[in-house]
Amino acid sequence: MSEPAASPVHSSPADAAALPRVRCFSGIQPSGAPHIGNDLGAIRNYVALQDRYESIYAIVDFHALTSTHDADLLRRRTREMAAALLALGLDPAKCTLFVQSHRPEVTELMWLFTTVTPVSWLERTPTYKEKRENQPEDVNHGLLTYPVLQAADIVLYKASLVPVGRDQAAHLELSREIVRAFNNRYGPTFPEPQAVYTEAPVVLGTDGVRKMSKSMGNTIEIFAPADEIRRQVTSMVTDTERIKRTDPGRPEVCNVCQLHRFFGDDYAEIWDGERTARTGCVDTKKLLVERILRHYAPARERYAELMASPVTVDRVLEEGAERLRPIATATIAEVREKMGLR
Ligand code: AQP
Repeated sequence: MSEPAASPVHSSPADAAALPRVRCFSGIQPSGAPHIGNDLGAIRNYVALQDRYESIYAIVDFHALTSTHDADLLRRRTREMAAALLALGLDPAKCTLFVQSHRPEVTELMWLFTTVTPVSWLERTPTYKEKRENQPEDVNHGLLTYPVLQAADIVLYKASLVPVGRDQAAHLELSREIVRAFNNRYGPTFPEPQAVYTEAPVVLGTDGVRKMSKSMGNTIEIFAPADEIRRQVTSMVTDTERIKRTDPGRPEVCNVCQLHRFFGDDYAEIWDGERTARTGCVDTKKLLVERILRHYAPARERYAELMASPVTVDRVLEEGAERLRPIATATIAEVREKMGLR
């Protein structure tokens, strides 16, 4: 997968001093239960960046329609995703959280962007090729146009920073190309968005091979019952060359060991236990389950409270969409003027 043209931004206190206060945007699909890949790869940065930038986060239900066609399910997952983001630390006093389809101006901007986007750019997108293989019975047009909608999502709000996982690098690069194509044709209008990565830009799934992904069924869910999380961690593929309990382990290639880096300060000791075969994979997995449950305990509690009060969640989403109306309408007016739509 190609890297973004500009070097990605890593969040650190030093950056905060160096960068002016700018707008940041990211979206997450309500396509299934949020997993630790979403959190370690992106949501942690959503939370960190809300203190430093004007931050806008969307639950991108238009995008989810490319693979979810059950209306009730989509509605339920949209609310669950909102509750999840709030439980994980998004604060409506510091950021704007909304549902993508509640600000429909984005679909107009997407259409306008399609007129500056060569089809060949879209056909070469790796995720389009993957989705075509994963859902061959449903290769809908939305799968192809997805990156154009994503570009519109970001720059409708003139955002220039986009906290995402590395799997989104190619999409982000395409967003930059689309923006450049528009700016070249109609004059400087939009900033070129830049990715912001966490220290865990790609979290592997329980299969230890592919990225953790809702649609691949290789996830460790954040809000599943404890027994389900235990089952998911226990099913993880570890170091495939460690056959016997007494064989030395290789933490560098063991996904369980890799995940320990994010759930405690003592991962070096845990790795040492594996290398010297003092501990086995079963011990390391048990410890990881404990750590994950402990780490997410406050968020899980908060999630249960929010799900018991859907009105609270819905109000946050409604207020978020309303707050964005002036920015969205101003951008559309500017673009219409520049493109000659009068
Ligand atoms: N495994 C991952 N490692 C690091 N970051 C990840 N993200 C997703 N999986 C990982 C990041 O989470 C954000 C939200 O993802 P999304 O739901 O909008 O889309 P996605 O990347 O397509 O996530 P999934 O879980 O793989 O969903 P499906 O299976 O529905 O396509 C993004 O910033 C993403 O990079």
